[in-house]
Parts: sequence; structure tokens; C-alpha cells
Amino acid sequence: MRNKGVSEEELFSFLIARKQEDKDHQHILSSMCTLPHPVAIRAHSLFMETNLGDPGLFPGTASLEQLLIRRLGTLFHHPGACGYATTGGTESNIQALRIAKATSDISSPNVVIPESAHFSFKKACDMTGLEMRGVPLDNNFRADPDLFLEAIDSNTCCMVGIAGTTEYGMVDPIRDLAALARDHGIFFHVDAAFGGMVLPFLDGAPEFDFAIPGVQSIAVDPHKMGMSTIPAGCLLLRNEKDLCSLSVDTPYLTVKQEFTLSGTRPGGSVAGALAVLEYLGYEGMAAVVRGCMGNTRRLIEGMESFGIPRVVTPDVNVATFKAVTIPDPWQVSFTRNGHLRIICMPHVHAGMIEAFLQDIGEHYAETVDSFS
Ligand code: 0PR
Repeated sequence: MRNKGVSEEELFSFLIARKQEDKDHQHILSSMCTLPHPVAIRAHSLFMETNLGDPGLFPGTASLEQLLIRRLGTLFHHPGACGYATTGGTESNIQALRIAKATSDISSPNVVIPESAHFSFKKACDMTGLEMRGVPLDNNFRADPDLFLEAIDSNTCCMVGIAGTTEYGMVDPIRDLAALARDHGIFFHVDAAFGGMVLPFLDGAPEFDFAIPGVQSIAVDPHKMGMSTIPAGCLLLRNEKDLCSLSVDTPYLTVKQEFTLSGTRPGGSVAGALAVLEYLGYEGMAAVVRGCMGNTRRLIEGMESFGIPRVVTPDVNVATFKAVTIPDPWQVSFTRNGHLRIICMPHVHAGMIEAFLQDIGEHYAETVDSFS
């Protein structure tokens, strides 16, 4: 490091210059994160120094985490759900698989997941030593319960369903998968990292939560559609004993046991996540989600009017299209099948969709033949 420090002015002009190299949210269509809500930023700054890894020192902050879990449990039809705030979907999924393994007595256990599962399950299997069995999807990019039935066996300790897939925004048939898991005594985890903050606010949305018997745990990320600051995920469990299966002794802390993966844990983003829910309430969140879904539909309609067909009609605000090249400076992504993927997050407002469609229209104006 430097022998002598720099002045604050020099330091911040350096930091600001680096920040200016980052992409502008005005053109980011590829991200499942968004600009944090102003109340999340304010709440985060208020709790900047708090550490939920030693909750006895920060009982007020710890009570916010419990309230966040209670709010989400209630939203997911199980007010008594237990859980904790993770760093995001990856940690929640890792912990769910650790729980499934810890609560089973199978010697060579496997986990059966849809092929649409986020790559965090690869990490989770690597860390837990679980054999990962990927199951092909149906024609609508959803998990196929019949193929799940073929894939499970007496060594299966866990099944996973996705509520809002990363690439195509689909919700798996959670009730059917949960029934299958229940019939075979298998732990069933729902990855609702993205959809968990969308589906409860949509009329007629597919079911995915604790209202379904057999759903044992749910991952949901406030730092995605919850508009919190990063990092903010949550893992919710139907039964407290499952979470306690991960407890380790922490002799010199203010609590004597912990079940979390991280030790030191941020209170700031937890306060941020709760702040958004409290400030917007159900109606405010529903308005944001309605806006994002409306923009998704408008994007699909606009793209199809240029002859660029959707791949599938999504259950949440992730739109996918036949692959086309995209003009600068738009930031888009492509699925593993090569489909163009656009996520209509809260920062992607209606004006941005129109500007994008206009650019696409101009970009293809001269090549209409090859394009359609
Ligand atoms: N489960 C699902 C269904 C997800 O979509 C994701 C992340 C995860 C779990 C893992 O969550 P964390 O990344 O919070 O651990 N989905 C996004 C993705 O991989 C994450 C993301 C967000 C990537 C913003 C890029 C980005 O700019 O696409």
C-alpha cells in the first residue's frame, strides 16, 4: 500500500472517476438488481456499522431482521416461518442444500433440480458433496414433474423448484413437485430469489409458497425486485428445527450458537430491505410490480412488431427473444441457448423501453428482410 495516504479530495476524485467507468443504469437491461429505493439508501446509511453476526450487541438491528423474516413469512402464507437474512440467492440456496443434507441420514445423497436452476446450485453441490441431478424442462422452460419422478431415488435428499427462473422468468409447477417430494419424504426447496418479490403482488400468479404443503424452504432476494441495497437475501424455513440443524457453537459471542453461513453480517442492507417493505406496503409494491409487468408486455409487443418473436410468455418480468444484435450502449444478456434476455427491473421505466424499441427499430430499418 501507499507509504503516506492521499488527501481526501484526491481520494474521492479517484473513486468518482472509477465509478464513472461503470455502466449507466439508463441502459442496463441485463441485470436482476436495480437502483436501490431512496428509503433503502437512507436506512442502510443509518445502520452502516451494525453486525448481525453478533446480535447481542445490536438487538435493535436484530429485531429488524426478525421483522423482515416475519413480513416475508406472512407474504408467503406462513407468518411463523423462521429464517435469516443472507447475502443473496447463492447463500440461501447453499444453506437450503446444507439443511437437506443435515436432516437426512442418506450416505450418498443426491439433489434433483431443474436444468433451469441458477448456477449457485453447482456451487452448493460442490460444497456439500451432494450429487446434482439436472432434469430437462418441458417445452415452456418449466420443470417437468414426470421427469422429476424418473430422476429421484431412495438416495434423493432434496428437490428444487424455481419460482421465476433466471433466464426465462418461468415458474415451475411447484404444487406438483411439492406433492412428489412429500410422497417420497424428500426435502423441497423453492428458489424464489427473483419471483418471491414479484408473484405475491400479481393477480392470478402461479402459486409457489408455504401455502403449498411440502414446501420446506424458500429463497427470496430483497436486493433483486425488493429494491434494497446489496447484499440482501433471505432464507425462510417452514420448520425451525431444520434451520437449527446447521447450528454451530459460538462460545465467545453474545449468542452461543449460529446457523448462518457468514459470520460478520451486514445490518445496513437488512434495514434497507425492511425499509422498502414498510414504506411501500403491499399496495406500493404491487404498483411497482404492475409497472414492471406492463413494461415487459410492452417490450414483447414492440419487439414482435419488428418481427422479433418472444421465446416464451414469461410468468415474471424477464423477456426473451430470438437472438438479434443490439446497438450500443444498451446492455443486454443472452441465455445459454443464445436467446436475447431483457429484465424489466424497476429502473427500466416505460421511457427506457420506448427508447430501446426506437433504437432497435432504427438499427434494423435497413435490414428488414434478413431480420424477419
Ligand atoms: N436464484 C435465482 C433464481 C437467481 O436468478 C439468482 C441470481 C440467484 C439464485 C443467485 O442470487 P445472488 O446472485 O444474489 O447470489 N440471478 C442473477 C443472475 O445470475 C444475479 C445477477 C444480478 C446477475 C445482477 C447479474 C446482475 O447484473 O443473472
